[in-house]
Amino acid sequence: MFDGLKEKLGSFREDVEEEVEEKEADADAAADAEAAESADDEAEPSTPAAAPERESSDEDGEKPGRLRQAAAMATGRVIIEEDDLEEPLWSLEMALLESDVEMSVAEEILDSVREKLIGESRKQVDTTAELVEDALHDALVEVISVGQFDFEQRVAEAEKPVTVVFTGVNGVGKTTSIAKMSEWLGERGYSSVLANGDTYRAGANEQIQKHAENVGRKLISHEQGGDPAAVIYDGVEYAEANDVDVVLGDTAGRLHTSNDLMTQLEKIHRVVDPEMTLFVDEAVAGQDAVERAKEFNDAAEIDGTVLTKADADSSGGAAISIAHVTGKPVLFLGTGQGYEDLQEFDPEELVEDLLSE
Ligand SMILES: Nc1nc2c(ncn2[C@@H]2O[C@H](COP(=O)(O)OP(=O)(O)OP(=O)(O)O)[C@@H](O)[C@H]2O)c(=O)[nH]1
Ligand SMILES: [Mg+2]
Repeated sequence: MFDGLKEKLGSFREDVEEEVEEKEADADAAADAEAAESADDEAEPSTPAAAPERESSDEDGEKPGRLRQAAAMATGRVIIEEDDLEEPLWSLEMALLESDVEMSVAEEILDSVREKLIGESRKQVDTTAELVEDALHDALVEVISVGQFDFEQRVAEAEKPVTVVFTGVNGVGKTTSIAKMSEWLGERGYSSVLANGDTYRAGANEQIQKHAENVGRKLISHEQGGDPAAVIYDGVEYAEANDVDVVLGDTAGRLHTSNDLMTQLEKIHRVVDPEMTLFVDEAVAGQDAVERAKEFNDAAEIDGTVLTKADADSSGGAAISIAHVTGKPVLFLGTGQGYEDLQEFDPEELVEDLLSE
């Protein structure tokens, strides 16, 4: 999962390390030169070859970069400056964009890393790698955890039955995610019923019925062509009558531009007023998924995202960008085709994994 991105973030660490090593070598040389110069000063007052660095430092009392660096070295510290980061940051930006990280999100990460690293002085015991890792860690967590909330707690605290509606474009994994979610909830002690609001696609009832049987849950469905809001409403009535905690409402795949389908979604909101609407998309769709998340959120306000097929995604761009772009968190990752392959999304854990070697 997200291996390509992980590799690219590792390169940034190496790039900065290289720059800093070069700088340390320069600073050593400058310190040596200065030592040699002052030794020369004592012995032989004028040695033209050793003079240039010294001259400029005397002019305004401010030491130029290399000498300031040498002074920092003498106290066991290295200072990272804007120039040192220019190339590594450029490569990082390219790497993020290649990984399908949305432009504004990449910029935000870069600004934050730059701000955290520049002027950062480190004691010699710290490694540059640790410094870079901390800066990247904080920058990534900041953008990824926008709007994050505890899904289980929300379910626990909401009035029962809790209705959760799933929406998104065709074939991204809505129905599979619903079956996975009923398992996930079951493991945490919550009962659930499935309601098939996809009355649009032929074969949708049969498909979700199979999933319901596999996970041992009740399915509420109407005939194809029926009213999706009515199906989910029946799901809620069933849950009330049978003391079921959560109603998981499926919907037909749709584009935010397909008016009648968006109208259906609005009607579901009016009729059942779901506790949450989750936008489902596939991590492998990268920038497209980010764009769609934004469009769906604009058209029909979502509460969070389920990002499926993360097991097949090496770029990680959607996982990194969606929360920042929509202001709504990624709540779950689909990590395979099995019913157990649903992970609660944990920004901290994801970032640690991305930055681990
Ligand atoms: N590898 C992998 N495949 C997944 C994941 N989630 C769903 N799939 C697969 O994606 C395909 C489509 O899944 P569905 O659940 O039918 O998608 P949908 O959004 O309901 O599709 P429509 O109802 O046609 O709009 C199926 O083959 C699933 O097994 C996942 O996390 N990882
Ligand atoms: Mg479906």
